[in-house]
Amino acid sequence: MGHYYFIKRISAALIAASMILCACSDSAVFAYDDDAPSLCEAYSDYFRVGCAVNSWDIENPNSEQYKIILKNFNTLVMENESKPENLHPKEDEYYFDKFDEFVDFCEDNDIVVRGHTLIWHSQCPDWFFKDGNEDASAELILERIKEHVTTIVSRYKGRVSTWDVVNEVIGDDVSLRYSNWSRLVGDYDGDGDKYDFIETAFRAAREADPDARLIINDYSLESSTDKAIRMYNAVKKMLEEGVPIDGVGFQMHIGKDADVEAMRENYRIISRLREIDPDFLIEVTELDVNCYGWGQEEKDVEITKKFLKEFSKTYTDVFEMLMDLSDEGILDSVVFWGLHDGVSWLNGSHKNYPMLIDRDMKLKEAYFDVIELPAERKKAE
Ligand code: 9MR
Repeated sequence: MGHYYFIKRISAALIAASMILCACSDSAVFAYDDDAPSLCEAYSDYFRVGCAVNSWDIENPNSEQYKIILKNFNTLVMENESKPENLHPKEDEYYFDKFDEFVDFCEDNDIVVRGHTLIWHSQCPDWFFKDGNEDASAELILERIKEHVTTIVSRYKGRVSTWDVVNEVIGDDVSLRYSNWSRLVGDYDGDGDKYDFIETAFRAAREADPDARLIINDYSLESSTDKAIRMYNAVKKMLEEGVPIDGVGFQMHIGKDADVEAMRENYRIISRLREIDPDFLIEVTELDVNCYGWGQEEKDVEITKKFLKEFSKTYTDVFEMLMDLSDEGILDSVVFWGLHDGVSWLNGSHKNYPMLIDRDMKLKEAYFDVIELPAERKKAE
């Protein structure tokens, strides 16, 4: 760590100590400062680091967000604008403008593009499932999936590196999610499972862009062993049937008190898919650390020094684990779900502090702790 950052770091720590009441202002370094340290540079030996953005973040080169993005991230995903309801709201209407601009921006700045998401039960227009006033037949829905996936993926062939082909297909009860997809398509090929809509989407995506990485993305895989096993079994069966799935996306919407050691076991479960496909991968696709536990209200969360330490510890433990996965050659991309505290989806019901950059766009103490890990690991080697 250079002299400059040392001084900054000390001042950040002093400020953190004196501002026990406010998690959002524990550093005097702004993420967009020219000389602020860069996350993706720090992790360049391990994995790409990215975040979810919206079109307005990349519109104005003089904006703070724009500068933060270019400094810190070498992979990006759109938070909402590349979802089915936005790209393909009606059967014969596609709206590509925002995603086109996003892909151009990434290309101009050597940023790897993730596409999120082709098939999801949420943010998906109803026309997919209707034939007039009736439910559409399985054949019709599978045709629509093929057309939807082929049109989108082939448009960005060679330009979108990774697609979340399907999102959140395992339900909270750990069975295949009951959705319009699984309900209406069902076990179309009669092989005893209802993965047919998933298989069709992956096959169409592979055909449209043979070089794109194809991901099955889900939440709670890191925290629920039952869900990790369920995902393992589903992907195993599909891989054995030749469905072109390249990796599992761990969303990683975790809590401040997450048990990171326990997470390692769940990553291991999914890693075993390498026994079937030696190139099988894991990606971290939507990382954030919720500062509220289940049922907690704003009044229950006091931002003390202890709280900030715990927050930082969760992040550093996670990044240590992710570096281990990178060392094993199974992980090369880690993406945060949002740019800073102020724009996180987790502010829905209470003011939240889930990111490494606060709502004033200052770097948190946790940011410095995380950014130092790769260099510390090198030193220890
Ligand atoms: O962050 C997204 C939020 O702005 C949307 O309102 C929400 C709609 O469901 O989707 C959020 O992103 C989700 C992502 O697409 C899939 N995994 C969970 C994310 C957070 O809900």
